[in-house]
Amino acid sequence: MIKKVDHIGIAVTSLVNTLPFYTDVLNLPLIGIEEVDTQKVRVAFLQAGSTKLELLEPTSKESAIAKFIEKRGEGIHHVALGVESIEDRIIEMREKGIRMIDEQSRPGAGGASIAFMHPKSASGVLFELCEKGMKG
Ligand code: CMX
Repeated sequence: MIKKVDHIGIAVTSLVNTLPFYTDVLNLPLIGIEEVDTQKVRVAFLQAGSTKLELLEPTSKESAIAKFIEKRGEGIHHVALGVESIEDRIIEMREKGIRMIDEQSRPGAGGASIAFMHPKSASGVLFELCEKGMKG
């Protein structure tokens, strides 16, 4: 079912302040920066070998990322698992008793279709199912 770890999401207060660490210190190639209005975030994707890092900056106090940073501070926010046939995978998760935040997939960054599982169903980890993310 799971093809790979598509990306790891990291919550940051400021992309401008944070990006130089990733591009200049870690020398990771910047794939692109994009605003996802529906999630109230601005995201930067970096290539990290065969997977990617997604830096998430909130664009509103109502953003899930703003609430996360307020409660826990900056840091790792979610793990995105690359899948095929995401609607079938969502049905499969529900049949296995997993509480889905998204009962149907919705558009995410990079033209992907995404759906989150509730962290209460996954030992405290926020997992995202992700189909056809940015650059595969
Ligand atoms: N990882 C693990 N646990 C998390 C979490 C995270 N990222 N965010 C919240 N939680 C936990 C909280 O600690 C809390 O646990 P306790 O009840 O034990 O304290 C529980 O989940 C509920 O959290 P909350 O803060 O009370 O409720 P929220 O209203 O903040 O909702 C969540 C949390 C996960 C349902 C919500 O953040 C959500 O729907 N996330 C999915 C969407 C999202 O994260 N979008 C961001 C952009 C993603 C993208 O475009 O890539």
